[in-house]
Order: sequence, then structure tokens, then C-alpha cells
Amino acid sequence: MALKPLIAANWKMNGNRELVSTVTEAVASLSSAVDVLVCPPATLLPAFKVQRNFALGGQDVSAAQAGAYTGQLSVALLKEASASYCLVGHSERRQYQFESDSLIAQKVAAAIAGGITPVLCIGETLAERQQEKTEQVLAKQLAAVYASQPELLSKSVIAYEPIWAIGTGESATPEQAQLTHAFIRAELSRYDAEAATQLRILYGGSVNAANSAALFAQPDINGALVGGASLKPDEFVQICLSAK
Ligand code: G2H
Repeated sequence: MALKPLIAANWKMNGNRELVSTVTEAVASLSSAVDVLVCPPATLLPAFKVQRNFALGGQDVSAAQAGAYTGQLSVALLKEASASYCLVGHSERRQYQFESDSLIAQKVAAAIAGGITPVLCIGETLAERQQEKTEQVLAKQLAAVYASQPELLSKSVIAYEPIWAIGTGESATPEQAQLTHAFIRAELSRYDAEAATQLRILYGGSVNAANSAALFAQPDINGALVGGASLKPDEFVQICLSAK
């Protein structure tokens, strides 16, 4: 993990103002050796008062800049709420909001055009892994965004989240994850070889304080996108500490 690690918390549809306070306090002790990102529900973004020790992010962003898009949040609105990152294409949005690869590509472009960093989430289902289609699926998800917009790569973060590992307690092994991360980096080098070496590729899927150090010891794992364990402030801090 030669690049500076990024540990991102994805609270999903959880949390409240009390958790904002306890997480803010917990991460205050962390050094700057690790970049920390917290993506709470958007309504909680303004509850974070001082963000010296960590960045804030949205869990999604609209592809549109403004207008008649009920329920959506633009890049400008996220920035006004102090977000400097946003997740894009999380598998739960692909599944429950039927987000397509082409919509996700538009969202990545909109985020970068508006000045926030997208964390593009990709991953395969269990059936796809069992059918040995993992690389094919990931290559397609990446091509949808970067084949026609390779200039976006240098301003992106990628999160590899095997769907079969999300919230299941069954994480990919460090070796499994490393193989896939190395594939992702090699695939991205086809679009921008220099950017691919500098790009942070996070692992997500049941990351916790017990498995994070072994994951972070892998050369192509540059941090994590943490769901359930990020709701436990002490455990989240342990995960951050294990990334140094
Ligand atoms: C994957 C991850 C965070 P969890 O969705 O994005 O969640 O760590 O709960 O598997």
C-alpha cells in the first residue's frame, strides 16, 4: 500500500447527530498519515462542525447540475454542505435504484466537473464470481466510465466491493482482493497508464478491525470503504490505525 491510504466510512441509511459527535471525537486523535472520509446520510452533513481530521462525502450525486429533479442532490448542494467526495454507483444504488453504467458515467463526470472527487464503486455478484466472470464484469463497469472519458481517471478513486461480501460478514481474502485490485489497476492502465499507478483502489465488503491490517498489507489495496464497522467509532478508528 504505497499510496497514502484512504479510509472511507459509508454510513448508508444509518446514524444520527449523536453518532456525528462520537465519530468526530474518535477520529480527532488520528494523525494525518491516513486520509479519512465520512459519508453520512446527506441530512447529517451540516451536523459535522469542524472537519480538520477528515473529509466529508455524499453517498450519491445527481448527474444534473440543477432543476426539476425531485429528491436528487447536485454537486453544488453537496459542496455547500462541505462534502468534497461522493460515492458513485454503489451496488445498493445499482440494485435498488436501477442505476445503469451510463448514468454512473455521467455522475462521475458531473462530480469531477463540479470539483468533488468521485469514489466509483464496482463489483461482481456471487453468481458472476462462480461463473468466473469477475474480470469481465469489472472491465465492463470501468470501460463504461473511462473508455470515452480517460481524463477522469486521474481525479477518481475506485472502490472494489464484491457484492457477495457486502454486509454478509464474509470478506474477500486479502489474496483474492489483491488479485482483483491488480487486475483493476492493469485494466485502468489501458486508459491512462500514469493515472493508474497513482489511483487509490479501496476494498469494501465486511471490512472490520480484525481483517483490515491483512487487507492493507496488499500492494494494490490503498484503503477501504467501510460500512457496518464504520458505525462503531472505536472500531472505525482501529481500522484507520491499521492502515498506516
Ligand atoms: C459495502 C460496505 C461499505 P459493509 O457496501 O460500502 O459495507 O462494510 O457493511 O459490507
